[in-house]
Amino acid sequence: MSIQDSLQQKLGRVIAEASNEEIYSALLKIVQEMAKGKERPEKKKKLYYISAEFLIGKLLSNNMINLGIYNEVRDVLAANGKDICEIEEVEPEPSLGNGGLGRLAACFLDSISTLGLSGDGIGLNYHLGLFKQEFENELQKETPNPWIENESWLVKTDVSYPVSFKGMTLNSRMYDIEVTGYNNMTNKLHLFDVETVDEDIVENGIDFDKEDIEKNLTLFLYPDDSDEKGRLLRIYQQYFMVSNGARLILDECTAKGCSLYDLPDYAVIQINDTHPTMVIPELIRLLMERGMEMDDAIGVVSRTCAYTNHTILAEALEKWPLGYLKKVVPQLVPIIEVLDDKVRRKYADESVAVIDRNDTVHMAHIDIHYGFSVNGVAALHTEILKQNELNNFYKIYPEKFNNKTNGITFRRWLLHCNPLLTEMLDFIIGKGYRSDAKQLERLLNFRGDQNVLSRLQEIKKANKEKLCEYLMETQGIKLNSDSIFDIQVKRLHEYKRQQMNALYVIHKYLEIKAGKLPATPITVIFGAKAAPAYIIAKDIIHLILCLQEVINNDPEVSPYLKVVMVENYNVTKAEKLIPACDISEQISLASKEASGTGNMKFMLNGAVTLGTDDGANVEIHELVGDENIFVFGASSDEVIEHYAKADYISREYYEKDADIKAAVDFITSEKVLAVGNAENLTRLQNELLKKDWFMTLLDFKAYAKKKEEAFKAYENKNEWAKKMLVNIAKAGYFSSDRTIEEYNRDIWKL
Ligand code: NBY
Repeated sequence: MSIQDSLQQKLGRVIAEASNEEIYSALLKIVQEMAKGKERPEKKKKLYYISAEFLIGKLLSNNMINLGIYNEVRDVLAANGKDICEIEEVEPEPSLGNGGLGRLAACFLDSISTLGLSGDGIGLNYHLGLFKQEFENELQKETPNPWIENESWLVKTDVSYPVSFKGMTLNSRMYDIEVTGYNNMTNKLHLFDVETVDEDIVENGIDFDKEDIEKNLTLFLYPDDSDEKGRLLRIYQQYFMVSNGARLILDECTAKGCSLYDLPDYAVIQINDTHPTMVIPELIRLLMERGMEMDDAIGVVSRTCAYTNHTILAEALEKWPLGYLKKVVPQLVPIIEVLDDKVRRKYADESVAVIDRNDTVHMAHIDIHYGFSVNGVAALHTEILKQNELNNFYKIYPEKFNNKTNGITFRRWLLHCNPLLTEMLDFIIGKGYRSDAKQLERLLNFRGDQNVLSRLQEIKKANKEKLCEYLMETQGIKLNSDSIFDIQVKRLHEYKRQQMNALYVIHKYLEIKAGKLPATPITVIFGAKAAPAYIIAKDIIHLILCLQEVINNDPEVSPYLKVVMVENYNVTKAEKLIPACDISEQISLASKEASGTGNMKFMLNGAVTLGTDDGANVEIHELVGDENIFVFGASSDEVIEHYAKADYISREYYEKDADIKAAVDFITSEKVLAVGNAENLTRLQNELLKKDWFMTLLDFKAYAKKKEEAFKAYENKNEWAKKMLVNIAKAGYFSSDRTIEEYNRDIWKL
């Protein structure tokens, strides 16, 4: 049946007369039926990707692209007076992740299905996801983001397990989301839930009773863990996720005839950061319950589990007081004690213990001792893990350590978000790059082709105009599509240094005030959510919103400089922002950003990176060469040395440089205080002057200088278009298909 016919049949009337909502739900059903027909035949061995986050984004268009019906649907709708973009607006975005880690898991699921591998995701079905961000009085306000509707991608299954906590047992329910690969079969994302969850316990913003576990377990992604109740709730969530996951895995394997001793031949479990670490003791416990000796169970589990590390920030490596585990999951405590005991008998080195002298359990240590693989997410990151952060482990297990540089799915981050660029690529290099990303390099042959260079500029301009319309509609901000779009979008964290970009904005504002005008106007766009309990991060948002007020309303400056903080930055907004970007801000303090994946998305869409030699920027730099990237700042070695010597004093930089002083002083100037709060602004200023743990002032001058260089280079439109071209052509390496092939080759062996 044609799309037109099946759509009409589902609607029960002609398309032209149906509402966008009706069309959305009809398409949802059509896609679900088509996906059903593509279910993968059971294979012996299967990957289970366990993750507390899957930031999947809206699914309708992506699924239609992967099923190969997007263009037909778009055209049928258009012929009936309907706009596919408006239908897309109807779908709520599930916010089941914070940022890069969750989005990576979603890109991986797409690539696993696309490559035809047998692999499912396991996670939690948070009803309200990550909070929705609103701005009120130049401050971030958090509200719930309900995304589950009567008709949704979630399919209720009959899988359910009783999960026991101290003094309480909760019955789970598994929901599935089909994950359709590009021109290939489907796998599943299994999301576990408890039926007793009650959204009505949420009041004023995102507050709720953190102790009412039956009602709150899967309410939010990562509740505020700044207090003990929040941290305990997180242990409840984590254990619930892994206990369900472990039973599902054992059930599926035994159904395939696996004797539990052969588990590693049937299953491989990828542990995404330390959040699912309890799957290790839980599996050991379940295997013992089914009659296996403890030592055998430990051996089996150790050959089944592999761990991915996403950070070197010490404060983000999870550690739980043993007392917390005793309160929530006492059944795991004796097992973890044995795991610790075995390590202590073998290694005298206290730093590799599972339970330290303060009775704190180090989750990453469990993963490293009792998993068979440990990987970092970019070359530099893996080196730092091996040589610094996890050096004591690397000395024990050199063979476990490996690198898997992150990647992104080109289906969402090119085909879906940038149809104009896709169309041009199809036309000049053929469609092969869609499943073999390396073929993008064919574009290099067109470096001297004036038509191609002009077309690239036209496409960028069109995408900028579209973004302008969108920001006008959603935030009432008028932007100039002929200005340079300089964009920094990512979670708000001091190490990512949005504050350094904000200081640059002040610097530029002061220059313009003094009569030094930029050759081309500049638009600086930010988008970021701050964790609700992260005070300084919220102060940085406050500063940016104040600058937006001050600068955009200053008639002397606003023709040359505009600042926008995009509200509620999420996957959908990223899809609109990234194709419109000229300069991609990747300015983390070297050594701190494990990889970054936004950097890859921007590059693929023809933005030029302004960044430090950090994370995957290093690999981008190597691929595109010095002429096609703007790199500045202290190297990771220098930064690591500053930390080792504790010799960085931010005030010295403030005192010896007039530009730095002027920019930092401006934070609490009359102009800013007129629109902002003294408390937030003073606190932020003091942080920069008295601590500045992530060395903003150290790199500020080098950053400002490089940014000027980038702006100057932009003036030569043709040379800039060549840089765009090289960035697009070299982005093939960052396809998550390549990453997943490497995971499979080195770790999963499916
Ligand atoms: O993972 C990010 C890294 O910062 C980034 O460099 C990398 O590209 C990406 C994918 O490998 N990490 C990240 O997004 N982490 C989190 O979102 C996160 C969430 C929760 C917690 C810690 C980190 N937590 O402790 O609750």
